[in-house]
Amino acid sequence: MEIYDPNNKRFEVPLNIESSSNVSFEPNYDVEFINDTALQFRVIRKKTRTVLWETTLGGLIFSNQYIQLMTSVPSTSIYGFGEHEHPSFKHDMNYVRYGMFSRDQSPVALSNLYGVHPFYMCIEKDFNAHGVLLLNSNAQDVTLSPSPSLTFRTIGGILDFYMFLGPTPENVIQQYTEAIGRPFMPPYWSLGFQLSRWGYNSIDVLEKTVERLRQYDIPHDVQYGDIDYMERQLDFTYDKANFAGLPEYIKKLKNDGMHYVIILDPFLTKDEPQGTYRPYELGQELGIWVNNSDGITPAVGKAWPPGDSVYPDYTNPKTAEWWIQMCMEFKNILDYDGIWIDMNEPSNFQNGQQPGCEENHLNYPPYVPDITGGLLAEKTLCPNSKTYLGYHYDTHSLFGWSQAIPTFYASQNATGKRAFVLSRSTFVGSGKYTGHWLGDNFSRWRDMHMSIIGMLEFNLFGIPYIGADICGFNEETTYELCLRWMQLGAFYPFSRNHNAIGMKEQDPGVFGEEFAAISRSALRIRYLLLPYLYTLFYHSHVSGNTVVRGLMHEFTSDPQTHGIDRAFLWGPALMITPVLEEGARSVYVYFPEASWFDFYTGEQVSPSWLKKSVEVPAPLDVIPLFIRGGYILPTQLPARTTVLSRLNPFSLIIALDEHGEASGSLFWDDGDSIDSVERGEYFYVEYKFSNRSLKATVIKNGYNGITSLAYNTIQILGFTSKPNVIFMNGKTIPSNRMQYNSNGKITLWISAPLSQELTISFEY
Ligand code: MIG
Repeated sequence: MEIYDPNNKRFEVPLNIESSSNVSFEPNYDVEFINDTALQFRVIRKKTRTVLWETTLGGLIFSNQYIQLMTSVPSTSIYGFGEHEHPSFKHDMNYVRYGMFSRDQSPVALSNLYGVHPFYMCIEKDFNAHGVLLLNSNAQDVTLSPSPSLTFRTIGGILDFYMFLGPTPENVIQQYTEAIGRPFMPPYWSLGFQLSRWGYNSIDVLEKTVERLRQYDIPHDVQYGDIDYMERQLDFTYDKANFAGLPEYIKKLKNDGMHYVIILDPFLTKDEPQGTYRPYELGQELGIWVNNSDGITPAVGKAWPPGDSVYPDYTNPKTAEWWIQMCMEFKNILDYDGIWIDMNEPSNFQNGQQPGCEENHLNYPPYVPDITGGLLAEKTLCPNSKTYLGYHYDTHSLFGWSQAIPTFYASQNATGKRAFVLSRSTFVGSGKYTGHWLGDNFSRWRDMHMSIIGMLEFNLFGIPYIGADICGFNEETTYELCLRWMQLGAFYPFSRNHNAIGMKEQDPGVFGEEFAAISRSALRIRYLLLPYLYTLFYHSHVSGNTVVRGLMHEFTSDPQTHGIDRAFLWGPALMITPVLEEGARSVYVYFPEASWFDFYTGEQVSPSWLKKSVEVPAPLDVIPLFIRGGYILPTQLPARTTVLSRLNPFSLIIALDEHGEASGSLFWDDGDSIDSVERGEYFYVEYKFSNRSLKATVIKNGYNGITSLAYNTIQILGFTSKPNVIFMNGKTIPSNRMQYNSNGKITLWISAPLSQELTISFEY
């Protein structure tokens, strides 16, 4: 649904929206115009006659720098809009207003943060779900009012709305990501634990840190280099004094099966002596910077590097080429595996470029949306700067998105392997190219809770590769906070401990034996479940499912789940209920109607606990986890890195539902080649348990490496009595290879290749 000006071409977001593959001639909605005027209309879900939208009279205003539309919505179960720190996943609709304009801003409540996602999901009164995108990149805000209604206000572009009719929450996100681009497939190693900090300041400290994780046998797959690895914060250099030997050290890490990710900033100093800083000089020659309003002279701001800086205009195809070339050349110096792009809102330490923004209607528009600071140029460039695609006024919030695309190809081309990009600023469609972390959070208990909400929201935005800085970035962490955060962070899709410069060390090896042991055990559970997590990413990549989701996605018709944001699910099957309060040794867990099993004991949660909030123990060394009946989770024995864990035996955890059934799947490939899904070079098996029998059916057998892998145990939860005989592929399993627990858990020790069909049946 587009509302535009037929007489004047206005800015439109250059995102290619894919139309649905199953275009139906019978739409599932009706559009009705009210009072015969095109200014007022309703959108109705045909099947239920629910009015999804009814725009109000006088609610539509379309002027050059002020566009407004107000509509009623069918319920107050509204989720999404970003990027902000929202105090709850389900929005407060009591006249709250969210500004959207990308900004270098630590997450504080309601402030507009690094990315822009004008997308929401609504659960209707009869529990159908729909989603709505306003594809607009101008500074904007949305007001949520209790009637319930939404008021969209933007100061440029057009009103370009897309509706996704679900009807389930997962369907909504599948449809949304089909339109904007499905999430990238992460390399397997990027699902391992990652360690970073700003301010190692020397290679010695870095090496000592890595070493103590190794001493404690804490899983550690990825190490980061923040801006202090650079020489004076210059992109494409490294500090040969404080980080002497870094190239060799990276090689050594890689020989140990680890990976290394470097940070790059989107500004280059223009003030190095002539002939010494090629990235700038080449860019200057190519004329690829964001320009002043004259469209010729580069916009000059101030950022980390010494002197003043210019900003690559990534909306220009020439800039993309230059960037890819620079990244490829730098790979010969530091053998990195992935690229972390920061400060790409874009951030500037001054308000507007030098000498400040002139007074005009772009720099000082008549209406400024509800954004922090109230000034479009704050901490960034002047709105009347010129980019290839138009005024910065229109393209500002697209900066990070436009940088992520060439960075994806740079990573891919430089490494010859699957791309890994982590971007601070994101926009609609970024998930196809990049993951995200939730920015410069604080080492506070509240921020731990907020990180769950952010993670759930980015899964709605089609960016499931998401996590927050474990233990907190700004301020000093504490032993207990950091420990609980290591436990929660073990279940972020992107699991990285990161810290700000000047703060005390907070890696999981620095707090001593007890802390290390607890972190190790949480991370070993993560590693155990990585095949399940990787399979969720596969489903996300091909079908657009969320990876982490709120309980509301799976138990939509239970209104009690709508407000839950202290617990979350991995896919449909694993519920994570972290401790989020200091001193707490238990958590309250709401168990929706299903069979649930304690992850640690395999014991079934009592039926009397269902649809109630129950206090469950959570001593310091435990993060409570529950498996949902009806699902089969593939697992693999953990190791210190994924390179090693990928060689280990597999297991299945089969959690039965009340009918004694369960199903699941496993996706597997070499973990890091480019487009293995698209090229069919993968293995995919479906598991089905019913009629007391497990069947593994190989659907796709396109990965040769599968032949060396085998199952060694099968666990079944929820068996009501002990079977007499068990057959595997027709042969009896010796009784000493089976253990039955009175709590209904059966463990089988078997040896069966992954690549072959498997049938295990239980007879009485
Ligand atoms: O002005 O590169 O969000 O993760 O450590 C701060 C230094 C710049 C902000 C990022 C943070 C990173 C830091 N960066």
